[in-house]
Amino acid sequence: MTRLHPEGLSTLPADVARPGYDRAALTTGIVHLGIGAFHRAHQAVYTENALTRSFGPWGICGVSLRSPDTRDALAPQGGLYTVAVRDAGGAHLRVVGAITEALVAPEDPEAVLERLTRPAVRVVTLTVTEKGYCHDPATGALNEDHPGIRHDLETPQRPETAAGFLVEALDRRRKAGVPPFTVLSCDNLPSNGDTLAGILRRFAALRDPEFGRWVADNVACPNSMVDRIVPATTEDDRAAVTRALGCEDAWPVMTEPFSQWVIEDRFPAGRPAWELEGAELVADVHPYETMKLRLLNGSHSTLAYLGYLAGYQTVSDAIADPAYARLIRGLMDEEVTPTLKVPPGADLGRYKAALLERFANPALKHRTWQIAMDGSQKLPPRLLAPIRERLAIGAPIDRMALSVAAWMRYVAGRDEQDQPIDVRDPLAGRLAAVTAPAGMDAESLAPALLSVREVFGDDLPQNEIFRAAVTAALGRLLKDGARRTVEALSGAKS
Ligand code: CS2
Repeated sequence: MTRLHPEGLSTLPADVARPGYDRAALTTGIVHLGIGAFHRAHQAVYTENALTRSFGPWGICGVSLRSPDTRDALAPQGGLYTVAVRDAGGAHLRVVGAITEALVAPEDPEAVLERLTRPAVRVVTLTVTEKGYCHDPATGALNEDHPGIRHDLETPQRPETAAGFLVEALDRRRKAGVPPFTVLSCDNLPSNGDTLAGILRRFAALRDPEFGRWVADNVACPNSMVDRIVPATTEDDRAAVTRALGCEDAWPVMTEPFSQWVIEDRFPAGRPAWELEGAELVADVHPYETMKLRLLNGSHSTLAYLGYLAGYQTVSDAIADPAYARLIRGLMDEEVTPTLKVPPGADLGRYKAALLERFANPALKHRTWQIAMDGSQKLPPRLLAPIRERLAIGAPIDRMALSVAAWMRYVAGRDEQDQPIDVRDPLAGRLAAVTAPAGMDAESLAPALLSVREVFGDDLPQNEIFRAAVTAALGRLLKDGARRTVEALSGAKS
């Protein structure tokens, strides 16, 4: 079977959408670090739309910081790939052309630095996941002991981390008199732009205090809120897309109809006209970001841990259980909503109803195990931040505490059938070291995990109410199992 390729675009079935601009005229103006499925289903699609509506020099050079897989799939396809938008009604396919090339950083870090230093590159976007920031999730500050950061400080010309690439490229631009690019974080971190700005400033200052000040004064890092559910592509997905295209796409991405991007409009070096096709350019992203991180991602993590423990493989399986749906509705309405500042023009009731529908999308098959990954990085913004605010005003935290307890039960590493759980987390070694001696006993397991201060900070472990709530919830999970615990709590009023 032939491969998806620019020369074969005209032979695709008529209902497959394709680039609506002159791709041969496209030049690269964006470097994206972390070219995974999420980027290809989200920012690349907004850029594709912007190119269609208002063509400009905004092709994307996608960089993998680790594996060559995406490059290996996309290079023979001339950068083309398919986005399959799926819901109960079927799938809509679109071939996207905005990616002009894909690089693999560990193979050739100099090539990445060369692209990042080109004057034509004016925006650098990032989806490197929470752990890719090499920061302390409890404080948001650069983790100066991180092995990647230490490596990049010692060998700045051959960086490994996102911060190492950005700072070295900014230094080269500064020395060459090329204005800096704007750096746009598209990860689920609170104040992602401000957090990244702090990390870059500190990293640069560790190289040279004066350079640190220059970064602080000259590099714009707008905040942004990104939202689209993009499960990992499976073999079946690949085969289905290939069948529908009539040619092979080695790595299509699967997603849902919904998409949202709210961006702080601070791009001194220019940007694509993303707003022409749906992106919201605003002065303050914060209320949007808190709404999304706590309602969507907080619910997601809750469904991931409690769902996995109860044997639900996917989010749609978990939310189809009425007790789980009640729990999530209660979590959102009773515990999370009171902590939110409503974004201008938003209707929280509709937003939450839409979330429940999105979670229920049967065509997505979003695995609970996938969302359960990297909990040490995800818990602080999604659950612990609203918990702190609730505790400060003496408000109940029962459902959020159950969610934290479910994470503890999960990272203890054995499921309810006593089978091993494949716990993926940058702190996995440390979590295993504290959970193993504690055993499956809430009175010892809860304090053992609460002592991980990168997650819980210095304050939460000291909070009697929090400790008691989490320990009690963990005790119930261990005694009754996730399903029965959810059933019991979801019926109760907080
Ligand atoms: C999910 C997110 O894996 C996860 O942690 O909660 O990837 C989620 O699907 C996206 O943030 C949706 O925008």
